[in-house]
Amino acid sequence: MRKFTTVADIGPLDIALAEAAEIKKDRFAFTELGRNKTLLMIFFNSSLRTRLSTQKAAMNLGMNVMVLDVNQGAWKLETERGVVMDGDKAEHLLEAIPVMASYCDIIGVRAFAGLTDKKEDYEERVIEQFIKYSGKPVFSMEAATRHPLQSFADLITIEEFKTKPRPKVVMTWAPHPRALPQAVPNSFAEWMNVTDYDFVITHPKGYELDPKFVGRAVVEYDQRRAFEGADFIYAKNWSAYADPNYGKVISTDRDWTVDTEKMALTDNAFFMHCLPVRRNMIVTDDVIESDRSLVIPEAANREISAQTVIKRMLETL
Ligand code: AN0
Ligand code: CP
Repeated sequence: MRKFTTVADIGPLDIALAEAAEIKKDRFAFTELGRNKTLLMIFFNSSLRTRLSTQKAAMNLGMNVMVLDVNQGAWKLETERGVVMDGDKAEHLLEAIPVMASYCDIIGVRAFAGLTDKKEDYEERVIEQFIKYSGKPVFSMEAATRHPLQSFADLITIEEFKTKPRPKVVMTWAPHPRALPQAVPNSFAEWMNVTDYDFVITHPKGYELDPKFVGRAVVEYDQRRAFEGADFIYAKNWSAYADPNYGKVISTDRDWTVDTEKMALTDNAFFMHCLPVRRNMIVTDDVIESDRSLVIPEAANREISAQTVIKRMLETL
């Protein structure tokens, strides 16, 4: 695998899931594969899980790991070609990418959407430049429109906990005080649409996602109706996608917070969230602390999804 930014890059999900399960059984079975190979992780945005789980995954494979926080200690990077660089950005991505690539074998990139220019975000300008100019395998650690390592970990988690062959999975919007990207919900929908699960998306009017990601999902504007009979509740906030509100918070209605009363409408559903989560905005303390909450095993599976992807990249070097 030379790039990992979308569900299509992973190929058939049953094969990927089997490979992930094999890794989970013995995560140190492939420590020779990464010997003398270097992973460079580049962060344009903050991270707890992605940073630690991806580094751990690479170490499990015997790799050396370097981490660069672009906004802390590196030169600020210009990402657009043609700009007269008379502002605060001292270096251009077009030099920085080949330089960084010369020190490593595989590159992971986190670069969130700016949420001001929809076209720029949805063209994935930053990660696409890494793919084009680095000459190295590149994987997304959350780019502007997708977070595939998260979605892969979410899928692994659902497969581990489901008790029906075709569970009902409900992705629900929930309130948050600040504008967040659509990457996590887009990506989760993209992955769920490749499964044969019953997949429902619920959100207030105005929070419609790009139809390309919604795909075959049923969109239900009544959150309580959406929750009926659900096996998995996947909560996430996102900012508006539709114009003219692209990237804006248009509601913080706490009637959408996931609470015990709403969970009671489900078929004893598991609760999922990618984290970080704001308690009592997205989900109440009671629900996230309940024995149906999967947030910790879900986060733990980030090590497994990352290791599966990095292993495949090492195999093509
Ligand atoms: C980010 C987001 O919503 O995309 C990262 C989630 C994994 N969340 C925040 O910025 C709070
Ligand atoms: N879920 C996730 O990607 O978390 P971080 O932003 O902490 O990496």
